[in-house]
Amino acid sequence: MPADRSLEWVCGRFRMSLKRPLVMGIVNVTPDSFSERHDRADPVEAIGWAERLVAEGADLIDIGGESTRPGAPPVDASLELDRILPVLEAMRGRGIPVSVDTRKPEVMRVVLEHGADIINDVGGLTAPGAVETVAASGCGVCVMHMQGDPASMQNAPQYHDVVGQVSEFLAERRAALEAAGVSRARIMFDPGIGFGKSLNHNLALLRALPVLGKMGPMLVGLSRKSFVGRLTGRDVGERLPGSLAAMLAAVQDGAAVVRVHDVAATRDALKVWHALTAEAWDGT
Ligand code: HH2
Repeated sequence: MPADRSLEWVCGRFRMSLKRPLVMGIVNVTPDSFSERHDRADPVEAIGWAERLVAEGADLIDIGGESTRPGAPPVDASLELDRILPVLEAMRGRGIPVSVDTRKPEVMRVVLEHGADIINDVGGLTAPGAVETVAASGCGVCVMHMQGDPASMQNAPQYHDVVGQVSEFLAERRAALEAAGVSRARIMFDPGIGFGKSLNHNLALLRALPVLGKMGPMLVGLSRKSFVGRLTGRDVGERLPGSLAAMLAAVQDGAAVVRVHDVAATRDALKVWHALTAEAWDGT
């Protein structure tokens, strides 16, 4: 079923039309992200990478200062901010929304003061104070589902009904955000591909996107993830074709935003998809 593409995502200074799928470019300012073959904890390098993603046509960028790969060690708030703030400052004036990927309310508060437009929380804004912090600003929010935490989430993920449980969690988070005064137009939902999920859990969630999307617009992050590696037998640097196939299936099933490392390739794939499904997108 097609998503409701008449919606807008209200985020900080921006109202993002969802009439076509949006491409969120990933800017990891971390030495240990699962997807990077080299250390990008240096903000100068990260700014260069962010500029490249904007030039390639990213609709928004997502800056992260703490890896959430399975087994990743936690990073303290001050180090996370040292990594994020220079990139946020440099990219704020580029005319596209800047999202910050963090689970820590103290990091959220500071980046919002520095002009972040979106808080993307892989913990679903469950940390004490997270909901209040985003409610006190006009930012957009992305609420993701994760089972467990990055240190242990892939040990033995268990669900009796993965689609039902993820839906329930997202609906409960939407209720908590709305009760705190965050309007529905500010909220994006994410099933959290690879976050405490087996291959079959990920596939079930992706197949259920038309159902999950009834709750609100969905962001999907599957770029280079291990489920693509499991299906193709490819290492992380060779997962672009598999990632593009999954991305196109997700937008066909209504994904409103795709979070990707490879912006230029994603935009090319979406242009071809658009030419074949013109009724879903006016080509802008
Ligand atoms: N995936 C990652 C990080 N943040 N946020 C959302 N909303 N959805 C996702 O699927 C998602 C996310 C993991 O990818 P990446 O940022 O490349 O890796 P790392 O966390 O190791 O830096």
